[in-house]
Amino acid sequence: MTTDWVERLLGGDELAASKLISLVENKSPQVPEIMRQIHPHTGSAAILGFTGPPGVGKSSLVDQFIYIACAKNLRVGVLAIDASSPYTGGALLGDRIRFGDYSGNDGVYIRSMGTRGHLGGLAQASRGAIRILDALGCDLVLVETVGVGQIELDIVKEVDTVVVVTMPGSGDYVQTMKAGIMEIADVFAVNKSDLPGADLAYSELVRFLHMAHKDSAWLPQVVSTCATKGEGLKELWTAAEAHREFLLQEDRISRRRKEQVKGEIEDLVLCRLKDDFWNIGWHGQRIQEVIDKVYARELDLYSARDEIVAQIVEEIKKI
Ligand SMILES: Nc1nc2c(ncn2[C@@H]2O[C@H](COP(=O)(O)OP(=O)(O)OP(=O)(O)O)[C@@H](O)[C@H]2O)c(=O)[nH]1
Ligand SMILES: [Mg+2]
Repeated sequence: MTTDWVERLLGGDELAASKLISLVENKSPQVPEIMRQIHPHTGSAAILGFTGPPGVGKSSLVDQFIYIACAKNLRVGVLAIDASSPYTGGALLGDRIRFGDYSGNDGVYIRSMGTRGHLGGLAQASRGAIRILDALGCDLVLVETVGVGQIELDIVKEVDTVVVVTMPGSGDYVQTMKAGIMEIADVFAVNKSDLPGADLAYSELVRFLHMAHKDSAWLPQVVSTCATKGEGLKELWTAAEAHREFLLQEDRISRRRKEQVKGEIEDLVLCRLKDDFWNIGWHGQRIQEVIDKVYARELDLYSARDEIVAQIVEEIKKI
């Protein structure tokens, strides 16, 4: 059953991609088997993340990237995580290519995933979905996340290149940007360049990055864009491509991806241990004693932790 869907996926069937992503989203028990089967067929897609505060124009930029990618005959997968505004389908630049609802054989596959009800599990689900789109045969996977919390920061770590989208704001522009977001950016898009303050926002950001990155091998590029008019999009694409070139030099991409694999293994192992925690053999009787002791102030929480971890280690030794 799973094997059929995987075979269809590897043959480029988008319906199979939808089906498999749903299984991943719903944490189906078939997920490990699916991932085992598709793993050898992943690793070739370029994965590009777009993040930034709500409403800055991430979807509009992704939309334009879809258009550019199609013009280059690239197969594109889009993963929109908690994106609130719909994709229009590259219509902003005119209707030379008609995407309709993106279904069918037009080389564009779009999938939304919500964070609601997925707290903590979303990073795993989105990684799985990225893998599935990679195995589907996408040359390029675009991932949109709203950069407002830790989960989003975790997700953008799973991509090759992070485009942080900002827009002209009031007051001290750089100071108001969240520190975490500044650090993960490989490329900046200062979108809504048609609004007042865009030049100042651009130059402040460039100045800041020159200072912050004076010893780094990669200086994040800053591109001024106006997604609604399609301005600066070619330049943004070129900046993303330049970062990809940079990753391909000196094997940086494998280092980056091995870091990601490390994080993923750690997450999976911890998740598994957490799930199994309540099923460990000794647990039932012992945990109640520990809870009672902690409650009665006979044992503190940290000593309780040490006692339990010591027992788990003993259990593992027996395996
Ligand atoms: N003036 C102006 N408006 C823009 C530009 N780009 C996008 N917008 C508008 O800004 C609004 C938000 O755009 P989206 O692309 O949905 O922004 P987003 O960052 O994806 O939003 P969320 O997914 O809700 O976080 C829409 O009304 C867009 O039409 C631009 O360059 N200039
Ligand atoms: Mg959006």
